[in-house]
Amino acid sequence: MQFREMVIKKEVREALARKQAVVALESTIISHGMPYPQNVETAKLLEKTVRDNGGIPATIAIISGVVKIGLDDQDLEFLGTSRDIRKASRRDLPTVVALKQSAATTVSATMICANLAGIRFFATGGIGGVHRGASETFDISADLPEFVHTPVLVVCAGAKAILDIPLTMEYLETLGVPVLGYRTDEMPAFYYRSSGVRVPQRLENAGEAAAIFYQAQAMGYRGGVLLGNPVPENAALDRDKIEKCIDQAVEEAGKKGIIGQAVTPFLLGKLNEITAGESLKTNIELVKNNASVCTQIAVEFAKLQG
Ligand code: PSU
Ligand code: MN
Repeated sequence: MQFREMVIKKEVREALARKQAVVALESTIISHGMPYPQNVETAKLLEKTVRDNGGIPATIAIISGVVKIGLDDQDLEFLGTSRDIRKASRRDLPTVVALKQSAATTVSATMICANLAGIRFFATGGIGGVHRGASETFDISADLPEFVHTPVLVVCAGAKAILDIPLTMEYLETLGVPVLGYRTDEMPAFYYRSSGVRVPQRLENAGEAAAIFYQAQAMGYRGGVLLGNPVPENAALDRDKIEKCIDQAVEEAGKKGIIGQAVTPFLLGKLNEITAGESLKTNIELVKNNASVCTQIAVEFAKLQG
């Protein structure tokens, strides 16, 4: 059986054929992670950042049942403004495609689509993880087990601080996911730089990350690699202040009975409100930083393959 419902943008196809650096970008951040118009502006800024670092960007989403690898301005506008875009993670992909729906892809779904297209590198903001209170709610993102199945290197600014970072790291260890810190000894905490939870290995440059991913593939690992890249110092938020805001947002989500896929978008929106836009500014800076580091790794990987 062959998967036909996929359109790869021409420049992406050509870059892949030449084994050049291609970097996937997700769309949940556009449809469900940021308000309009900053969401569309950020999507464009990320594509530019990939280009500035010598790569070709491939933003991924599903438009009317077609997995699009590389979007145009009209797609971005649609994803940024329409209210009926689904949020698709692994479990939702077959449904969305078969029923010809439109959906933004989360980290897990973006990894799957990138892999279908032959893209090995993906920059996001924060990955999903084990939520606070997960022992009661069982809320663990499908992003985590995706790293067992799908050979994509993902650069993130850590697990969002709205999550339980120590439990997220335990879970990744159980799954056997190589987790690396980019110029840090700790898993970054999204809005600020250190979570207090150590990563198994600190890296100093993009070449090391490329070499580790290369070896994982050579050894027949079928899964992915996760690199934590801390938010730039000048964009980081004060830990105590943002933690208070997060507690407030989490409490409100609980009171409102928000569950499932709605939790992360609710918390991000609430934080933006409570911090009067500060959390959004930080979010934009950290994804941009991730796009830049991820492209540098993809460029180094292309040299190894050479
Ligand atoms: N990081 C952000 N904004 C987001 C997300 C991550 O800065 O919107 C999205 C990603 O797409 C991630 C998803 O895969 O949230 C996780 O959702 P959940 O917790 O429902 O698994
Ligand atoms: Mn969840």
